[in-house]
Amino acid sequence: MKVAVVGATGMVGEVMLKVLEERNFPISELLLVASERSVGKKLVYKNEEHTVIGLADAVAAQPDIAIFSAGGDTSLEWAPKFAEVGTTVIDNSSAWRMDPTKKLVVPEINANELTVEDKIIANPNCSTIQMVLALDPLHKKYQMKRVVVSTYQSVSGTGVKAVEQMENEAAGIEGEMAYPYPINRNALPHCDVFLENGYTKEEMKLAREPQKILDDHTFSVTATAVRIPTAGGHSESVNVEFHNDFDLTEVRKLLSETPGIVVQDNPDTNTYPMPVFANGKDDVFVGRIRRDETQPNTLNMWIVADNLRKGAATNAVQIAEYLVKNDLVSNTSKALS
Ligand code: A2P
Ligand code: 11C
Repeated sequence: MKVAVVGATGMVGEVMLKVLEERNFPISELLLVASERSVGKKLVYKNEEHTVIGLADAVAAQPDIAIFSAGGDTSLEWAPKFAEVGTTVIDNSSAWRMDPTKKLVVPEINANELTVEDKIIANPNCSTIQMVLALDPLHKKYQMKRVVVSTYQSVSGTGVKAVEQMENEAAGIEGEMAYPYPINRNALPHCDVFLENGYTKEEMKLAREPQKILDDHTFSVTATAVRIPTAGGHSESVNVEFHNDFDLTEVRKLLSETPGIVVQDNPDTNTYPMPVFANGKDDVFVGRIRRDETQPNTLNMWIVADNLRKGAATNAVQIAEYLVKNDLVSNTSKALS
């Protein structure tokens, strides 16, 4: 595969290269793409130096697959240009997610919807991916009615500037602010921009993306998204009301048997998911599984994952692997060995 990584110099781009290398994705030619500011810069992939190129040169090279993590505006402008030359784009931004003509994919759940006609495929929001992966097997069995989620999101979800703000504040150094307030020793109920309905854009991603991924609009989700001073890994407190009653042992079994999920749940040994543990891993960790004693058929759980891996890079690479394995990339038809 001729693969372009668009946004290769960014936070997600860096993890993307790591994940492609770790999973030994079949790459015959790698194009590393960033803004004009970075053209000419050298990046290393599999011990080999690659020179960063611009978007126009990358389109002209007609890659088989382009994985975008360069923000919504870049995706809106450039993804169609790649699609026009036959490239399949996997996009990490929010630009195409709710477009009814584009698929929104968590491979373990709905990769089977993909066809060779899908030239722009959307990767869901990081906090959505980890939540729906845990909800999917439970929804299939007990049918969800309503989800109430509160997130505890790491600064890496905002980008390099936010990580620097947190580190500067911790070291007592004055520097540029990515947030309107200090983040160190703080919690900001503010992820992404505020919308007219009083929710943030991040909260509305959590409220709207799950129905599209699970292809079911009969349940509702309400969210509060909070930024906390952790370096990597988003955490979520999730309360789910089902139409049907459940058995807690069966819930644990269903989750344990779901590919991509690891159950960490033992109060006797203080075993529960935490960002310091999930950081750097590809799985979604679920724990604190318990019945909500205030309401019938309702479950509480705690879900943690590395937002840059399963929440972004790993999910995108898994989509690319599915496309290759199922011969859904039209520029070539090589299969994963
Ligand atoms: P660059 O490093 O040249 O600015 P992050 O989310 O960590 O800030 O990273 C964003 C990524 O998207 C970077 O690789 C950045 O490249 C890239 N990027 C930002 N704007 C553009 C653009 N207009 N065209 C191409 N790449 C862009
Ligand atoms: C955050 N979820 O942690 C965001 C980052 O829509 O893909 C990714 C934004 C997006 O703030």
